[in-house]
Amino acid sequence: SLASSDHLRHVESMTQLPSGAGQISHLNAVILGEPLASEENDRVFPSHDFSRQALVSSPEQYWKMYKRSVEDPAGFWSEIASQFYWREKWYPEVYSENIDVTKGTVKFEWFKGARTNICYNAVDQNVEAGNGGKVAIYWEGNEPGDDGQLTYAELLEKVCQLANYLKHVGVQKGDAVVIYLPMLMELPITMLACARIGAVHSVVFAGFSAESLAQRIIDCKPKVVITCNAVKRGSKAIHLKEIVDSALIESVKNGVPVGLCLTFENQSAMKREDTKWTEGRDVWWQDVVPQFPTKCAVEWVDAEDPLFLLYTSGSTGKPKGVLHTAGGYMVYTATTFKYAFDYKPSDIYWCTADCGWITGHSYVTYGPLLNGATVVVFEGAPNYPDSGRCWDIVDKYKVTIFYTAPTLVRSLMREGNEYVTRYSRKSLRVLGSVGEPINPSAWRWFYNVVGDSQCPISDTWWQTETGGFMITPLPGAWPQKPGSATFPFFGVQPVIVDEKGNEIEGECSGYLCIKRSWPGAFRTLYGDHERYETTYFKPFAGYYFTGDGCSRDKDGYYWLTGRVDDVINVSGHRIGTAEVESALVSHPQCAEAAVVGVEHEIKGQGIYAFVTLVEGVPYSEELRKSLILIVRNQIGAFAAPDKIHWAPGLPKTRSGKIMRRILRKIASRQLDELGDTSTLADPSVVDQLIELRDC
Ligand code: 6R9
Repeated sequence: SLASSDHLRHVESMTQLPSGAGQISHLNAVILGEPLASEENDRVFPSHDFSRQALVSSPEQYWKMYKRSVEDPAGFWSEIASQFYWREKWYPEVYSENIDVTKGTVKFEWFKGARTNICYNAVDQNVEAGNGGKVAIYWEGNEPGDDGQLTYAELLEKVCQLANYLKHVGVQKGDAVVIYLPMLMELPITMLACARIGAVHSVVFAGFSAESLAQRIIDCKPKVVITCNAVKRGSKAIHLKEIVDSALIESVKNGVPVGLCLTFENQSAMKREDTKWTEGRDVWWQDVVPQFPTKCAVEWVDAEDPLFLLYTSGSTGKPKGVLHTAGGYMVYTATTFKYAFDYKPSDIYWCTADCGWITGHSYVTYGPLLNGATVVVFEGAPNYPDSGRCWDIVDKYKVTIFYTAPTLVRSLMREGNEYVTRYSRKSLRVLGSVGEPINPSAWRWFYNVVGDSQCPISDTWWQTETGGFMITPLPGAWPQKPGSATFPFFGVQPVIVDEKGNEIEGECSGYLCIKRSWPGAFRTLYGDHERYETTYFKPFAGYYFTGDGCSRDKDGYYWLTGRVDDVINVSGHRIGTAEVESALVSHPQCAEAAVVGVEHEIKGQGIYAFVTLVEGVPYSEELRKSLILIVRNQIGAFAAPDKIHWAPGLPKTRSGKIMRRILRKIASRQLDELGDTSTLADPSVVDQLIELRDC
């Protein structure tokens, strides 16, 4: 079946391409914002110089490694795993799996029987290799000029002190620890300290409400909650400790009393005198942790022991506790980081994600540190004090790899180029994108303006559930297509299936599934293995169902089209909301767009588009028509929006995802069913949208 695999065939034909040939970068010639005649076929090649120095420098090399990885996963991954420290080796098999729910319980195991520790591999190993003096973390505070750094040796000491403290207060292997911290160095330190003693961390993004935090505390019953008193984001101070206080009251009410709240005093945001305090429960980090020894023995854990829980939202209201285990996750995050960003020891790496999300787990903390990388951790907001902050930071630390989300790219794009071009950005060599499909016009701006047409973009498709990158460019190997995540990572076998679960070959679109397990896969939903099977393995028996729609073009490139719940069926045509959005935002006067389906008498569903215009552009009838025209021209008349709804702002979660649920309700005029809008970054945009509905 492998030989007939579509992907393999495509890759084979791609190897005929001249690798890194002659910079066909059509893009360089394009004036920014002007749509290309045919974006689909536009390829952007890495430069010869880039490819020459890359870890994977040609389609042929990718192909060889990929083929090996899927034909002999045990051999491929055990070779890679051997580069890590294992107290004991796996036995008897490298992996075992049952992905087919009709054949029994779904179960993935990698390196079972092996004993290791991810903290030991990420920190101690670097010190022991003689890199103790290398900077592990550059920390950049909210206020420019407020900064700090930790070498690997210093990081090890800090981690050990906290690990010793946690043991002292009774945290043992397998116990849960809830972490509610902003992007201070203490956040990765805390994650690593938990991992060191085999405790299971559950990081809750410090933008979640008390209620959401309480829900997560109640679910995993931690011995300790770790937080800080306050944080400043931009000019706003947020009193995190008060949120924790309410969450802890709520959890007591639900029969989950937490005896200890370790609180870091974040002096730049709030003094301890001003912090509300519960004697007997609350302890200042600075009063206790520094008194503990700077050496702490490692707890060796089984590769299949739990490493962390991370809650993510599903189609129902109850968040799912995605559970990752130690060994496979370690090998997978480290390896994906290395190849997708073409990591070299001299790199300075900055990922703008918060450790409260999977991207921060895998690609702020674990993946980079496992590679001995120097990581920038940024506490603040990317537009504070102004929209040039990111590039200021890039220049300050000479960042070489910059990894962010399309929503940030688009919002900075809207502010104009001057904020970018004011800074040198000469250090940059690889850019990255994650979280949603990146529309070609944002891609082009990122590539041309931010990267000065020099830096390949790794558009990494993956999920909380997958642990690490699944479909991603390897920047030196492949010509890129703006908006495509390109090809699968080693060991990953994507398939596109139809509604009945039949694999479709060639140029097609459908549901994206994954055949076979991979080391970084989640192993269960905490306390609910049944929901794990129902959500992910029952929809298409024999596969892991990603929940995403996807198409594959004639060259075998994968194009993620968004969650399938966001697919609209118009007169029998399936249209990805992302496709329509991408068309809309390619309009020079459109900054952002969100498309939802609404009931339509004749077509089944109609297309309803919320559109944010470029700053200063007024909404007009003429503009409305030209927006519709651009969609007709790029996709087809059937995809033309039925309604353009002018949106000065879009309802987004604090992680930047557009809340389509709310948009669907506004679009269908079900205003009394808007639901909970409190998790929005800015709930006031909803009222604005309602006001403008008939505009
Ligand atoms: C890593 C992360 C997962 C969902 C996923 C998909 C979307 C993420 C993407 C992308 C297109 C990319 N997504 N990366 N879509 N291109 N490069 O974001 O995890 O928060 O669990 O979200 O995000 O829809 O299914 P998570």
